[in-house]
Amino acid sequence: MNKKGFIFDLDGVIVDTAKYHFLAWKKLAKRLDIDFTEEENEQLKGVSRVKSLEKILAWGNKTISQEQFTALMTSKNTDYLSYISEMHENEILPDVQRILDMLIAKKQPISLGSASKNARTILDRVNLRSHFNAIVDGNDVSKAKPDPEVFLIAAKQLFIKPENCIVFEDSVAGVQAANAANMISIGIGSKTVLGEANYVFKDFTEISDEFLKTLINN
Ligand code: B16
Ligand code: MG
Repeated sequence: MNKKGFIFDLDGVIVDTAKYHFLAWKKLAKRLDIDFTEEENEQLKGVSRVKSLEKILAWGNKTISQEQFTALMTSKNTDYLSYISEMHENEILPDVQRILDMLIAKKQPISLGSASKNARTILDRVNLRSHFNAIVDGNDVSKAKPDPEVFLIAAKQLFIKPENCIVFEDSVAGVQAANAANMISIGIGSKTVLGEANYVFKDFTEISDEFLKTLINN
């Protein structure tokens, strides 16, 4: 049987934690008297915590000390963790379970490829950790998406060549990272935002079993 490497981003693909990141960043930005739009928030998706804060400070034209920077990152993460501590399996996005079950039934290697340092905590909360053959997250990389590092490490851990890997991503930076890794990129979200992906679906309910079989066999 053909084996492909299936790599899933976490936030915005498996669970809707993107909304919790948004809430936590919004709260922090408000304290700094900075406002940012939903459109600007798209630029924070898939981007590391450090890079996200740098962007928000740049939008507000603010310079702060290294000490303040570290304190703000800690405070954002504390808020974020309080949101995700309430998460349950019912927050797994529609049809993610069906796709994972089918890939497991077809014996396809599956990895997580997330920028988040909280990825393992979230997978535990929604009881999905055992579905993954490999987990690569923000603790394992030195270069953030759009750098392909996270996905290349995932491919290595699955023992599958990058060109035989398929990445599911909801962020522009993540789609760019998958393309740079020479993998098939599947955008989950809006075609307008994720136009650089090889395929774009609104969510997993639009991905048929037949399409998955084609990905496995081609
Ligand atoms: P943390 P993903 C990314 O996760 C999020 O999209 C991004 O908004 C967040 O800043 C980043 O993780 C870091 O997360 O603060 O939990 O380490 O989409 O790559 O799964
Ligand atoms: Mg994401």
